[in-house]
Amino acid sequence: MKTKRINQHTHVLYNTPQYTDNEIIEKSIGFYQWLETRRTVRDISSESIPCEVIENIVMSASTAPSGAHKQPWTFCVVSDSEIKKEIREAAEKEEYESYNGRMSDRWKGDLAPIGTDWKKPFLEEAPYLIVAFKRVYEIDEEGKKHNNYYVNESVGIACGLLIAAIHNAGLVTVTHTPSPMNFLQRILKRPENERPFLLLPVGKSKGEVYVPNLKRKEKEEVIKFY
Ligand code: IYR
Repeated sequence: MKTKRINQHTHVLYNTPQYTDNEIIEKSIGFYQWLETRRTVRDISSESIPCEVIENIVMSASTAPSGAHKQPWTFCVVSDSEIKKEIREAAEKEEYESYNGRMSDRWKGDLAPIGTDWKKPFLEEAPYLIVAFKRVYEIDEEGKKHNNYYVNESVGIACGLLIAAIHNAGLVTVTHTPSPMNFLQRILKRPENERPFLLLPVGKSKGEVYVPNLKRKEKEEVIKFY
């Protein structure tokens, strides 16, 4: 392995892939077309899926770049039906309050085309719940605190990769953010330095599922070239 010293640290040679322009065009189209087929699905089948798949998709997420490579995330994977039930009950309690008072009429109007409500059966039906926690700092063996950096950005990127990995495996998910969601820290007995970030139920989609007839923004709206 070829190495180089930078700031007294060893760097290793990274064999970057080399493609022709035609190849990179083909690859970029293929990836876009495939991601374009992803949809958020709330009707998740209770059929089991191999645990190995969950490990692979979480480890795909954990390849994300992060501030100073601190990888400030922990992914808790829940398959225990008692814990799923506890999470569903706590989430639905918060969601009920949100839909019946905390959310503005404008917000509920914006959500109407999506068809959500306070009920979250997918939290019990999905074979796995992945709860992404952000690690706001680290604690070493002596109890000393160490900084993490760009934690929201890092965990957000990791969750993006997680969603792509779930889609790649032929599974479905919904990015669920019950608000507030500190009950997840309590139920999963997570340490003080971890805060819940996103909850993703994962599984196969239920037979015939219907999703909102959403249109994605056109490239002219999304990209501005300078
Ligand atoms: N957290 C609630 C409400 C909700 C909010 C937004 I913004 C959404 O895009 C979807 C749902 C829920 O999960 O129902």
